[in-house]
Amino acid sequence: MKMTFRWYGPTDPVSLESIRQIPGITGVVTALYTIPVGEVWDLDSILKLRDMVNAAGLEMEVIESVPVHEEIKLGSDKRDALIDNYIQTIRNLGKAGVKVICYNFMPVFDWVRSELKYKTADGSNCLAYDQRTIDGLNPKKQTLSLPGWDESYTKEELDALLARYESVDENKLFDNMVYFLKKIIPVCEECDVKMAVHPDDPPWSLFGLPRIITGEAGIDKLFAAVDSKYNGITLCTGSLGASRDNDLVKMAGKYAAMDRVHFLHARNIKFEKTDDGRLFFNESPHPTEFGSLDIYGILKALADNGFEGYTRPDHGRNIWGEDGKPGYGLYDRALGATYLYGVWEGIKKTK
Ligand SMILES: [Mn+2]
Repeated sequence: MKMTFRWYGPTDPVSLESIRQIPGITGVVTALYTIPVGEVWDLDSILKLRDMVNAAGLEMEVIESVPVHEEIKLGSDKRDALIDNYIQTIRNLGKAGVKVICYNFMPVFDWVRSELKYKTADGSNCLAYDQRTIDGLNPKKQTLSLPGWDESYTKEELDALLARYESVDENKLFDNMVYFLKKIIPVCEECDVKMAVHPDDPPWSLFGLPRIITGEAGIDKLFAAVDSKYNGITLCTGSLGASRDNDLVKMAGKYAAMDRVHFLHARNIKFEKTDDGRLFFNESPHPTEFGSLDIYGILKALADNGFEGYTRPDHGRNIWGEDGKPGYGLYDRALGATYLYGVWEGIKKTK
């Protein structure tokens, strides 16, 4: 595997110099955060970012994310021009040596949690999801206040967007995704840039919005509809693992054998029992024994099926007094990287 680390660009409090000092890290996963969604990422800006990363002794071969405009997900008559822009961005990224683009196809919200600083027993804090809190939110009846999203949309914008999605069910969303991929994948093949869709987080419908990349059935359907190695996934263990219906060890092995896992997000989550049985989980330290997911089993299945792709420790907790961007502080992700590196070494050496 190639171990990477997410970096939010020059304004990220976690510096490239710090990332470079984490053992085993060869590159960062980043994006051009200032370009509005839907516009072309110009080659000059991409090269400037890449050169900054390279100057710190790191690679920039994975982009997370190039966001897909809502008009493409909605399938409106504005989509073709926006897909043309996306294609130009792929071409420019390919010229800069980018090999993988992580993206998602979730309407409106690309991740949802109920808390960003859930306090755990050891004094650290982390992201958490409480179905009881989410069930109490109804964007049609009240102003939706969702951690991490309150600045992204005004009430009017959100209302208008949610209204437009009322006519988009799961089948329609899937068709719109296939339409998009059929246009871009030939360009990806030409430029040798692989697309790696990030699964829906969490993997079920929220606020009446359709979600389709939720598990094995949806991923199989997507691969069958656009049959190219360049149409792959980001295996995000914490996202898919939030649904107990997903057998992550099986999926990791199956999709690695198909050479469709282009990027691994390794993260553990811990389910807790609630009074009324509704779902609660918080993001836990990366090692298997501290969460509910079999991180070792997933890595073993990937290794046994030839995976050598890009990996990053996904969300960490805030520990040691760090007040980092929720999920993206330095310390716990660095511990996660080292754990993943060690497990991988053990698996490889005992093969
Ligand atoms: Mn992820």
